[in-house]
Amino acid sequence: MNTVPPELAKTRRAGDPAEVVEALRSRQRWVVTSHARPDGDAVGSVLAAVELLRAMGRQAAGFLSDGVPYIYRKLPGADEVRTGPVEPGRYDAALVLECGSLERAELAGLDELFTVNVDHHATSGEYADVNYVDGSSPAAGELVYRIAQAAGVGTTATMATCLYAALLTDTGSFCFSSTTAETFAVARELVLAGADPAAIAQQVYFSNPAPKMHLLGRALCSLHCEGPISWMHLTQADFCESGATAEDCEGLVNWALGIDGIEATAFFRELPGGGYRISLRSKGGIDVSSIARRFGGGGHAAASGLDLEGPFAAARDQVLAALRDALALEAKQRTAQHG
Ligand SMILES: [Mn+2]
Repeated sequence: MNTVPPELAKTRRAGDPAEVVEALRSRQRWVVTSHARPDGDAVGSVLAAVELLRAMGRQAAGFLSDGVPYIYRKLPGADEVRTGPVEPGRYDAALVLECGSLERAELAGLDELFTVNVDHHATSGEYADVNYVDGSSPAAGELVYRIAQAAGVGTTATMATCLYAALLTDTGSFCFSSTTAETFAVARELVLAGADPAAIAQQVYFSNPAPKMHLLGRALCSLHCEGPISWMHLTQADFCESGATAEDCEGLVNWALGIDGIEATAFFRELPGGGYRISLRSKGGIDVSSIARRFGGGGHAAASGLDLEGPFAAARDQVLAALRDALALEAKQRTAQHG
């Protein structure tokens, strides 16, 4: 296993749970939201935060602009989540989870509201009225847990289930380098509070829609390996012919990273309107968020994303060149360090 270089271990912190609790108490009617194309952390954090706010005597409604992906629809409260827009005058404030910017929620009607930003992405902007950012945390769900603790709200079984799903998925089933003893300590508390690890894993990992598996087959057929870099590519035809949707892409990128000798991978997905969405992953040697940022994207050192215009060959060549350069630089620095 690679050790994370010091420049990647550097994490950004802003604000704390107590400030968030004070902010949550200061307004009555809350929108709770997260980024478009939500992952397990986004969904689990939103659902748990809605319950937390209600336990604090506040009104709260969960909004996700793309709705709840299939594999998370059985999480408690998922059926209540709305897709927006946020009705003017009905809310006082928005709790925005896991969003590097307000725009990433892709939710109309947030601009007028008092905002609280809770995020564990080191690249997160401090765009809200109150910001709580901890780049060392493996999941936004962990930050929601800390906020609940700071508020003195006991973790119910439903809240624990949502937060465990967030933690499980964002740590790659406790596999990523963000996983620490503290992660297991929080997971333990959640299990003690009623989260059922086997039932949650069953729902999230063993209840995939069949089209997602057909899409995975197509993605694996496109797999290329070149030295320490791998990449895969899906076209709109792949989506049409497999009957899959964009949400079925979640997690596919990891198949191309999980190859012996591969240090970084890129997953290219053609968008319906043309252009490409690209997911970058690293085993920890290089910081792919710096590459994503160069092209207007963002994310974590080990998991980032960006959008590029087509044609495909041009998008692929730019991204692969950036990955090659980053890996070459990292190899050079490693050689210099070890004489
Ligand atoms: Mn997350």
